[in-house]
Amino acid sequence: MEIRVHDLRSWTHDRHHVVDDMPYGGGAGMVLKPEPAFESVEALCRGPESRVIVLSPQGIPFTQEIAGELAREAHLILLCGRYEGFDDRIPRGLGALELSIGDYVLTGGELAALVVLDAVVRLVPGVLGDAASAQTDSFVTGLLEYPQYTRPPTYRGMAVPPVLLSGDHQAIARWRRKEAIRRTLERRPDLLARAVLSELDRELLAEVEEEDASPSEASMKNEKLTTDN
Ligand code: JFE
Repeated sequence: MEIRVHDLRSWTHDRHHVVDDMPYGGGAGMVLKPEPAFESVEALCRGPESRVIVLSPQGIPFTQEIAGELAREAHLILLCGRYEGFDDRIPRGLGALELSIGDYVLTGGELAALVVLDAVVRLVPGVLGDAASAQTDSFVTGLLEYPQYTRPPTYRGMAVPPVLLSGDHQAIARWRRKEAIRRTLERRPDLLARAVLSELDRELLAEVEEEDASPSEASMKNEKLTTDN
């Protein structure tokens, strides 16, 4: 794996290395000019094996599935902007895949590019240990992970669920599946709605829905942030 970083200003022709300009039609802030973006990508492009990606809040949502596709590509070029964004001819004219890493606004594309890079690199065979990609499978499967514990068995009054110490592998597997379903229901009902559930999963979901969780003081405080609009 080879990763290179380039300065967009090295593809300017003026003495002040200007990469931005005022938006046509007026409005606040500046926009990234087409020329340095096109010239940089053309300089770095190796032909059809290069995939151009533009990071932007207007992109399609970056997902684990897209990470998996990008991990199979030979060469990625990630273009990071600043200011209020790009002249729209940049992503269009470059035939770029426009990606958003989430519904919040960063000051530029650099951190978004690092997020994409990190998620993709860990899927490239041989780059990291492949415990990493095995771990990813559960996300692809569509449920959140079950809660994990390690020693000590009790910490500050919080006990590890006794079933995990029981040695009953069947009971442990059932508990883990149920807790994965519980978490997904509580935190990501959108994922649960799309998940493929077995007969047993439906049974576990019904059990979870029966068990009314009494919210802790901490979760009450966090609740106003977690209710969707
Ligand atoms: C840039 C900015 C107001 C952009 C383009 C370049 N998921 C995600 N959040 N934020 C970004 C990606 C991102 C990516 C690249 C970027 C933000 N900005 C700032 C500010 C409107 C914008 O629209 C500049």
